[in-house]
Amino acid sequence: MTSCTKQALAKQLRLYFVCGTTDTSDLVATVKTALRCGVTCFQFREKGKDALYGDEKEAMAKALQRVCRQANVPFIINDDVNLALSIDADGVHVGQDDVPAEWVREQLGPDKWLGVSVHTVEEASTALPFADYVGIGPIHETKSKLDAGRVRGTELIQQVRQRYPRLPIVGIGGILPEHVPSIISDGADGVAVISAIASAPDVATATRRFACL
Ligand code: 3NM
Repeated sequence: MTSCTKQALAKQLRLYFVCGTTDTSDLVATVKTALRCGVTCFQFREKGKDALYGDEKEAMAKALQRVCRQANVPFIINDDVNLALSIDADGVHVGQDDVPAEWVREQLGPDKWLGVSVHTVEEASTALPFADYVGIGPIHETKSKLDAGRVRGTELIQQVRQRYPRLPIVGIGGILPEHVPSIISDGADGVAVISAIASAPDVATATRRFACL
């Protein structure tokens, strides 16, 4: 990617909402509200024992893609490369236990976004030739990912930022609005959030609290 494109991507990661049907009672309504209130990127992350699969998952992905397109916000799919390709999503996000980033990049070609979750500087270095951005976490304790590993604050963000000054970085894990200023000042371009938006009693207010920071 050119440095200009990287800058644009970093900006688009400012408030990255990640969500699936098991995180909220009405996913499409939640995403519509979050988009209206300032979310800048959306990832469909369909996980857990009650997660949709097959045709139902694809139908949900298409509905979410439609509302993201209307809002002019990138629509990223977690892990499911085939689904992303078949509906022409804007990109894919993978973790360390998912398919390797190198393989995903081969499948996606050069133009779609690829995000990779990393937990060490070495994992960031390995992802770098293939990834457009990295997710670093868990910054704080999270109930949304059982195997998220130890809480690491912003230390790794600082280390990766020092090593790779222009790499788009997003922090994830237990992030609340009050955490955002220090996460950004420690080197992230944005924050990725599930529960603080998806489980909020008022999704609009919760999203705006992040968006105005
Ligand atoms: N990945 P919440 S933490 C999907 O550390 C995910 O890589 C993480 O959800 C990582 O905002 C996490 O509800 C869950 O804590 C984030």
